[in-house]
Amino acid sequence: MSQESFYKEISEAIVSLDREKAISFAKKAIEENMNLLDVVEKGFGAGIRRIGELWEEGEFFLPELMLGGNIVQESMEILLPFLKANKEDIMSGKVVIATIEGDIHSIGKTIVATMLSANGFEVYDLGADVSAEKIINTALEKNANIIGVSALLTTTMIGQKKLIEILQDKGIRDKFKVILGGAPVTQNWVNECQADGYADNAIEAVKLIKKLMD
Ligand code: B12
Repeated sequence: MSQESFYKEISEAIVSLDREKAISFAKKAIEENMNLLDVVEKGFGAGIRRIGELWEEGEFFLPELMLGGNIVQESMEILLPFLKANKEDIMSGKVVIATIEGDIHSIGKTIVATMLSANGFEVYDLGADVSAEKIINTALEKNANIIGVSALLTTTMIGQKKLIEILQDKGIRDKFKVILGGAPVTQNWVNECQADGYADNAIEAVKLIKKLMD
């Protein structure tokens, strides 16, 4: 089977909410030593995004969206530790990352955190639904170089801007590079927030941080 058709099968298993198949594909990918980041992004990520579209089109309802999210989350728990094992091109630098307050979407943020950690960064992943204050206090405490803030909802994106405003008000904006992420984030939004950049996926996030650390 070609890689592309394997990714397609994974995506189809997610869309059919077939937990067992999804888990067995995750295990197969590890056993066969595949490129796990591609498996995550092109297989599981594609599947969950398709579920989001079907939900938007009214084909799926909230319980299906939630079940799909759980299946992907569970598959990620199997895959991500193996992604970590592939350390190469070690970088130094500390990153505090979280999904902003009011937003419980965690899958994409966790993938980014894992990829950064696999690239040698010291990563503090605070999880989802985290207040700007907590993110900033952790960044200060850990003496972080980078703060990464994820938001998947148009209603919670404003929290990304608020976090930067708090840094400005405290006079500590220059202490950190702040990068944004999540499906609704655009370059315009980055400009409006006066953030230092954004990335559409985990590979771009690693490249962006390496550039900012130079
Ligand atoms: C799965 C999912 C859920 C799951 C989340 C499970 C979990 N543990 O994360 C559940 C079921 C809980 C959920 C709930 C809701 N959801 Co939802 N959800 C999704 C869905 C289908 C996929 C998100 C996902 O995991 N994508 C896969 C990952 C791999 O991609 P990603 O998140 O974009 O992350 C990548 C990049 O963005 C980037 N990135 C992400 N974070 C960061 C951070 C940094 C620093 C950087 C640099 C990069 C980066 O790299 C990642 C890896 O490639 C999206 C649809 C979509 N297209 O996004 C809707 C979606 C985000 N949800 C939506 C909505 C409305 C909701 C609910 C409000 C529904 C409801 N009525 O209750 C609730 C919100 C609850 C809350 N308060 O947060 C809407 C948002 C609409 C909007 N414009 O605001 C979407 C767009 C669906 C839609 N098409 O309408 N959801």
